[in-house]
Amino acid sequence: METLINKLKTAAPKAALLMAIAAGSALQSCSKSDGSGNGGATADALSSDAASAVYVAPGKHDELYSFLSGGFNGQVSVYGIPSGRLLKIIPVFSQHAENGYGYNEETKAMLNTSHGFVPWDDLHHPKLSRANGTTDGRWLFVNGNNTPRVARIDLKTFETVEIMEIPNSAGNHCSPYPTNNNEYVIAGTRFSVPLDMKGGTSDVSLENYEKEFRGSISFIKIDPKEGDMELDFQILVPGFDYDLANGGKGPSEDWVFFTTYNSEKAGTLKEIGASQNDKDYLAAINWKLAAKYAKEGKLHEMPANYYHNKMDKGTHTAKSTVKKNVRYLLPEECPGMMYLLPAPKSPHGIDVDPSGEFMVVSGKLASAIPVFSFAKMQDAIKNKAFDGEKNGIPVLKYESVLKGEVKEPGLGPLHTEFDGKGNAYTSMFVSSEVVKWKLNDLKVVDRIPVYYSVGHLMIPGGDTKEPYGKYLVAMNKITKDRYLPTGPELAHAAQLIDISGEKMKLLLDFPTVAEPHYAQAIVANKVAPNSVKFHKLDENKHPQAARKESEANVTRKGNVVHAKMTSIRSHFTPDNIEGVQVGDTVYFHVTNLEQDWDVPHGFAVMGANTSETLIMPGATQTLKWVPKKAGVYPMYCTDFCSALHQEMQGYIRVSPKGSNVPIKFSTGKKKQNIPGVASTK
Ligand code: K7E
Ligand code: CUA
Repeated sequence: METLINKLKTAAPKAALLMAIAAGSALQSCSKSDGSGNGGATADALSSDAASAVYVAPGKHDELYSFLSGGFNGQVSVYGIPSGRLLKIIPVFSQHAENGYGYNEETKAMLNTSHGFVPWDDLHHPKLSRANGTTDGRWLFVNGNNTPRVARIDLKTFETVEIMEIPNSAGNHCSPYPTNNNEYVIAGTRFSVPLDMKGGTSDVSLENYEKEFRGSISFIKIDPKEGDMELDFQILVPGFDYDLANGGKGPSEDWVFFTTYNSEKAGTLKEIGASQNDKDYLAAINWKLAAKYAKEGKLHEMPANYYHNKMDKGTHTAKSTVKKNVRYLLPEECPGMMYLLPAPKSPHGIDVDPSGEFMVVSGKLASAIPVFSFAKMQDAIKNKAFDGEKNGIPVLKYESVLKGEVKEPGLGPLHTEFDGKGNAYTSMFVSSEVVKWKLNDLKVVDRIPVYYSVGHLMIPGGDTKEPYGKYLVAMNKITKDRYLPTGPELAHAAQLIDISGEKMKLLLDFPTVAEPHYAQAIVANKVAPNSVKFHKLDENKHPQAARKESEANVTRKGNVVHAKMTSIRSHFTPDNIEGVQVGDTVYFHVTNLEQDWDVPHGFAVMGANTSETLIMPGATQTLKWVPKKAGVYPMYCTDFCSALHQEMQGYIRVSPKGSNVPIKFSTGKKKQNIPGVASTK
């Protein structure tokens, strides 16, 4: 940080520097306020106007859904806008005891990777699926940064239904970018890695970084009807670091753009090593041409090993498939597919305006925001206005592609979004503000402080052809004194800003779950009407489903016991089970017989080395239990489902290994024995 700030001090114009200092001291003084939460600036900003702008009366619905990344909690959280009410947490890469995701037998496989079971990831970028360059409300794609993965959430159920591991990648950060009609979801690696085309161990000396490391950009094909993902091919790119991606629209819709840093190819102390060159690059890739080259046989193939996990619709059970090879293109063999545009030092965000003409590159270390012109880029390509090449990829002349620079925007620009009315909004991490500027003359027209250190900002549809330019959500890294203190750790914060007028207006602070990076939002009526209320029992194809109480049973095969159970307000069938022995593996397959909205039942057993599971109406879920001691064990419903919820409980008797207690199960008076089952042992 020290070196960064020193650099900024020398690079930043005086005005901006003063602003940063002012913002810094404001932060200081605010954090020393009385802690009552009534601190001066806030109270003034939150006029009664603001209160009524975010007031959603009890029983009324929000105007928009917003999907905030959870960052290092590996989840997505869904908030209503403008109220800031938390509607749901969707587990994606992390186990979630609240509903058994990643714990129960049906969802465990979602977290399989070539590194084994990985129950966590760092989730940065949600991106909604698209039709004609605007959000269509069908799916939400998100990236896993650490163990490279892309996941798909189905917005009918708000559940994670698919996770694709990305080979030849390390730090899947510039991801996932959906093209304008979901043809592809594109994902780029942050780290470059040594690639062994023959599928060896890639055990390479770190001293060979410059020679042997490469980046990759993955093209995941999306099934237009079902949304299923398939890794079609990769492009192997120079060994830089790749940071963020965004795609064109309109005239530029065949293109996708990536910011890069470390064009120096430093393998260590990148803080310094990757900041030597005055300019890094914006990589421009014609994805349509890439797809054409791929079809025309320019592809090579190399061995790989990666997992593809998919939830089966009929059984609600995830299955993993292991893929053993990957196809790739080399840019040096595909003329016209890839160009490099010089961009000031270690750029972060790349954002394309709704018209598709302007590419805005937010360079966190740069004192101005360069805006590139797509039309100029096309001319430069036509006129071969090149400044040499890198790894066979032409580098375009900076001046030949530049529309202009936004001067003195503030300090530490990170990300930009658009309101569809000719304005751009850029987050300033260091000077803690959102800056509004005009796309036509690149003049700053307004700025508003945010509390504090904003990362991404988001305008609903602000990365598409059709922004919904009424609100902006700033997602801040630091909260300090904005809420009641909660010990050393504070909730991160989002701030809702009204951008409908000329001046931005702060409307609301709301705390977020873990650290949000990016977010997406969509008008509620594009999603809400499709929301599934319950699963139809007669469409439940789970092999262990009991669709009615008479189908419930307990059977033994060797030392595996399957308990096929049902739950309905307010009992389990069966609720008395005997004949289980120490050393058995017991699978409780619980089918929720309810056919009504919002009536899940939970299921938990004392001592199980997993979480409870929460079964949605009409679904079946399985809890695995290996009892270690003889005794009588309680089981119960974890979700307060009715006035008699507390009565929704039962017992399982566990006898010593080899005991002659037969398998027996019942509910109420009706006892059912399965004589002779013990003999199938
Ligand atoms: Cu800027 Cu990972 Cu999109 Cu965070 S990244 S802020
Ligand atoms: Cu079912 Cu509580």
